[in-house]
Amino acid sequence: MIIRFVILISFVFGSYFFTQVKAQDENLSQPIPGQYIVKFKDSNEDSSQKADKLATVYGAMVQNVYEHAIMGASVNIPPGKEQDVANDPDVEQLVQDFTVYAVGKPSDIDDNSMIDGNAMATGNMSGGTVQVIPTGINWVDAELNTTNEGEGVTVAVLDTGIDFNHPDLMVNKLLSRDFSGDNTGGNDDNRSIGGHGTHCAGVIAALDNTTGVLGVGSKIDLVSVKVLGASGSGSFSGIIAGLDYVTANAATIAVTNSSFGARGGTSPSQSFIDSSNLLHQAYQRAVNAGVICVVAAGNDAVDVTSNNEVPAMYPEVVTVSAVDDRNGVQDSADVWAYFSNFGPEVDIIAPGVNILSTAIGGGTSSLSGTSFSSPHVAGTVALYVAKNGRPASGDARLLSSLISAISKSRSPLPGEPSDGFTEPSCYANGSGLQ
Ligand SMILES: [Ca+2]
Ligand SMILES: [Ca+2]
Ligand SMILES: [Ca+2]
Repeated sequence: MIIRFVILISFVFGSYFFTQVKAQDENLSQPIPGQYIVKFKDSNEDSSQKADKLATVYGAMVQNVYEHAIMGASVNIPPGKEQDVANDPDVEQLVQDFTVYAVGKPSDIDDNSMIDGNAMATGNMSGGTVQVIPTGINWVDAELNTTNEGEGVTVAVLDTGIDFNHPDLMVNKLLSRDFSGDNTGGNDDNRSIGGHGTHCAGVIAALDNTTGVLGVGSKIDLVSVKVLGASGSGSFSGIIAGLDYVTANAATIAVTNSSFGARGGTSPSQSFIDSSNLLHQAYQRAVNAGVICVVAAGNDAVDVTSNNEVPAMYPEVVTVSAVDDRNGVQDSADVWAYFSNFGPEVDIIAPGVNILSTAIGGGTSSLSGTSFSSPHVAGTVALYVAKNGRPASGDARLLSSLISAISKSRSPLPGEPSDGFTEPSCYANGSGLQ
């Protein structure tokens, strides 16, 4: 309840800041007033004891406590007490929290539909007895790989939740959690985008049956780690809470999908850099624990590194850009998706335009964005793990054999920004995945 309040406030203030900085850049991540991430100094005391002290001594409202991704907590601090908290002997660092958005937030979708109408939902198609193979699944040839459906591999979807009752999805509810403050237990409540997390989940693991769609691996174990609220927005502190949970459960969770982002811009504030550094540390802890973190590059058509797009710019994560395919075949008609971010930190590309997948409340819808490229790769990574076992580290810089097993090399696409590195295409039917 407390966190829901904070997110609502951040949304309101976000709109305020939005108007203030609109002329400069309307898509930059914004500070969340009063909300901070605390990193504690190393000691024998656990983070929850230290967080309790901050509440008692300074009146801070503690939201999430971190024991794995970083040692710390997210707190709301009464005005005027910030310096006192920063000077507390337990506190190593106090940083401003910032907003994060689902990569496919409503404003992006409006942009897309204005330009080519590719974000229009196709409406529910449930009730039929025919299963559709979406063009993205066809493009990566997941439908041809009938020997490996990702059985025994757990993928955590860090998003708006997953519709627990969708007939074309099987969600591991026991392991699912909600860190967004919506108190859904991980169930999806994002009706503004038609179930952003549910859509990602369907690309990864929609069931192989006689209805709806087919996912990359129909036997992948789906876990919802809800870090975005009903509106599709969240915070760095909420993402760190999700990663804290993933890191604590790294023995089970092999892969994560992060279809969200925050952009600091070409000259970010020091407080954004400080906050990004803590988020970066949380991803580093997760990959060091053996979790492969797949993330969307983002939809601003910019270089992820020079524009400080996080988490896409972190070298340890597998970053995915979008190809615009319309017919489900890798052919000369494929072009670079005009909205996709790019850059040398991008590792692989996958379809991200008119992606048919599971919708909240049942049925399917069609959405566009790098949000939906990323889960094609997360699902294909799960196929790799099912076949080859887990690598000791999830660090993308150490995963060259994994990346080559899940991809095909390609030529530059029409419209592709030149960044010196032509990332391979995701491919789910290679010999290393059979
Ligand atoms: Ca195919
Ligand atoms: Ca199905
Ligand atoms: Ca094509």
